[in-house]
Amino acid sequence: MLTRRQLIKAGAATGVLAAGSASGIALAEGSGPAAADEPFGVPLRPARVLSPVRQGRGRSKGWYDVYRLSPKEADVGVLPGTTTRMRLFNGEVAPVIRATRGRPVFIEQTNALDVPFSMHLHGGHVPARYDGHPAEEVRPGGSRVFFYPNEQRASTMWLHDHSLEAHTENIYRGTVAGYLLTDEFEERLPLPKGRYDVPLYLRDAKFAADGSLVYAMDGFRDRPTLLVNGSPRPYFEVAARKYRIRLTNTSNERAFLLQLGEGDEMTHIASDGGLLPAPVSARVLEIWPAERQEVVIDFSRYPVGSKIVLGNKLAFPGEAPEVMRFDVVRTAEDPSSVPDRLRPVPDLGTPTVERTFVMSFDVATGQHLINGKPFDPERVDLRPRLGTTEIWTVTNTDTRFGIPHSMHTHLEHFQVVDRDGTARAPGEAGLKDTVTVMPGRTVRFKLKFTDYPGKFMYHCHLLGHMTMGMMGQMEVVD
Ligand SMILES: [Cu+2]
Repeated sequence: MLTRRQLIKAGAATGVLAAGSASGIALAEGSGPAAADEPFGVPLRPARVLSPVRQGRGRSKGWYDVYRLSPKEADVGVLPGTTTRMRLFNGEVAPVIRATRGRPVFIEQTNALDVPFSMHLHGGHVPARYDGHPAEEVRPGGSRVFFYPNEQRASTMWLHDHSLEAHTENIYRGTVAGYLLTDEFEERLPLPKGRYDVPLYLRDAKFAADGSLVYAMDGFRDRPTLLVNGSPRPYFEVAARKYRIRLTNTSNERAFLLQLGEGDEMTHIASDGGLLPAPVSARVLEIWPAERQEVVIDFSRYPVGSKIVLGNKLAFPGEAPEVMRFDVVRTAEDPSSVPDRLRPVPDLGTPTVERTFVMSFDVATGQHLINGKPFDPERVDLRPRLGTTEIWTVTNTDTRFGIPHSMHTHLEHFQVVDRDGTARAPGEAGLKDTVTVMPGRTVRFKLKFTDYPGKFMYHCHLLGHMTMGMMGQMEVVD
């Protein structure tokens, strides 16, 4: 357990999260350290697509795939000339599972770490016992099998730890995998596919001179090295055509406000819960921890030989803003296009229950609270009923230190209704599972509880805050 003094120190530090946002919050004062790495010195590490270890056919559900995904320590080359010991699924940086709706996935796992592990499919609509509830932790050396029904809409999801004590550090040390679910509806659209559909996992980190990762829970201001798929500020060679870029922010705390070149157009097509109702032209793209944003970028605008930088407009003062660079190296055929209409949001019904969530930082204890309380695994905070639509109003009252928060719901995606009474922006019109609420702001969203009873979490996805108490537990009842 942390002492009270440590709690206050950590809480106050995670408090002054000095990120601004497109919603107009100014950058905090102060200067961060310069980045240790030279940008664009290494190629992008492709996120490797895993193959099932076997396939089978069940009596009722048809064909299924079995994967193995075991967290373990492994030494990998991240910064040139050094190796870094990380905690990685199967010893790989961001491996990816590609799954199809209607075809279930089983994942066999042995925890080879010396800390507990509780795998969560972020964005997954799965039975409670496979959701990575902290009570379902796999002890070191223990094994489990997870079952993902894949009966939800196509979306970009990811897998990470949700253990009570170790999740923040496990995620920081790299235990992240992609989970890209597709379906017939999405496959029929003429969007870029195959090698032109590229998942990118963005994060920050701090490295010591010997290449080792430096972890401090409250160290969010001092993680100057930006990684994409585990490559430090890489370059990525592309063809002069359209690409679907699936961005996932796996950082503990860092927000990105991404800008391509001098503000070149990106076409925003999807968020956490899959495709937007319609594409949205974007000059910048905001992505907070655990969020997914997908864009189509048309590199045919640029002559072969062009190099276009993707930068972060929320870099701390003194930090290098470059995230990665796209190098246009060849021409290519391009049969893809972005339709004017993508995918309607399903009808979530008429809300009959309203709930209010107040996110706040308690200076006295250093804890982050929801409705005045820190997380208590023995307490059930709410009991939504299956088949019921609810409206959640989430207010961030942390104006004194200017602390952003987010709300992530397990089990169900939601649709943002409004922010401070103003209708949602077109880029927020799709399904979401994580939403950021800036200090003094309120967001309302609508969600419907379906299919799976049991205990699920909801929490801030700025991981230091979650560790410091900003999590609740709901028991979905029949
Ligand atoms: Cu928070």
